[in-house]
Amino acid sequence: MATERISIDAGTRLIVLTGAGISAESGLATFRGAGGLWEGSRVEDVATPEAFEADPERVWRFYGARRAGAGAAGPNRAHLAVAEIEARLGDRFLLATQNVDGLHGLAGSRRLVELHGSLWRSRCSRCEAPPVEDRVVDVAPPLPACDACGSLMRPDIVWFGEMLDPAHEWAVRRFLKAAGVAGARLVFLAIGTSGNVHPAAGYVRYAKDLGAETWLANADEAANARWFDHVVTGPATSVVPALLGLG
Ligand code: BV8
Ligand code: ZN
Repeated sequence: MATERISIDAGTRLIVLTGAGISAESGLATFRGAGGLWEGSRVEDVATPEAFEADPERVWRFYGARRAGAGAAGPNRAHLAVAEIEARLGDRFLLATQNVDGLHGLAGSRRLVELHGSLWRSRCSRCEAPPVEDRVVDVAPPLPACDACGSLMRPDIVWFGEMLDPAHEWAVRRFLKAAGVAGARLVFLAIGTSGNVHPAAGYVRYAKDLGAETWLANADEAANARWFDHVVTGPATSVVPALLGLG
């Protein structure tokens, strides 16, 4: 496969947005592809605050199963390539992931914003007690309760219909704007995402408006593909290292 390469020089600022597709070759199901996660269960039944309100046990079973899968998975060559390019670019790099599996952290990524939260943290469904590290896989009744107020604990994950942490949104916008102000060459690379879920799916447009060169590395067509200058189709573990000149 002719491998295109993103030219990255001393003035380049690179922001990477990842989705479930970057973890597919680590064995984790994506959401909308064949055999996707949501095929097993409807979003409305497991990934909304209403679903948790209606049947917290079912939601906890869904996330316990996700923890079991993610806990048995390791980062793949695409995760490692993203961590490697961060090490080379330092503060000229930012990773925003939609994934909650923690594989980027295991690969060594540190300049990382987990837009949709993390499987490995839980928080109180009512009070403002800080989230706690939680690796329990088989969550069964009595469901975990908050030490501070006794209410049910919930996964520290952003569900549909919930706002993202403003600090996370701000970190992305600040990085993009800083590049625009510095007149730096800004590159936006999306990896393994179908471009269906907002606000993450809209970041490429914001980057483009700021003059970014936009790239999409994905296994197939994405809903927001029209915003990308370059679309490279194929599995992330071979496409991403080659794109970043690391393969
Ligand atoms: C918000 C945590 C303001 C859960 C996730 C109506 C009512 C309420 C809201 C909305 C509405 N209409 C629109 C909205 C906004 C909604 C939204 O965007 N809905 C979409 C679906 C229409 N967004 C929200 O609700 C967000 N909040 O907007 O708040 C608000 C509030 C109220 C009302 C209006 C607005 C919150 C969104 C966050 C939801 N939480 N995750 C969990 O993970 O369990 S989203 C979930 O989807 C995951 O995080 C996942 O990462 C993410 C995005 O999906 P992808 O990562 O792209 O995965 P997907 O399977 O789709 O694609 C994988 C791609 O990889 C494929 O294209 C495939 O080709 C490719 N691939 C596969 N294998 C490989 C590969 N690529 C390379 N290599 C491979 N080997
Ligand atoms: Zn509480």
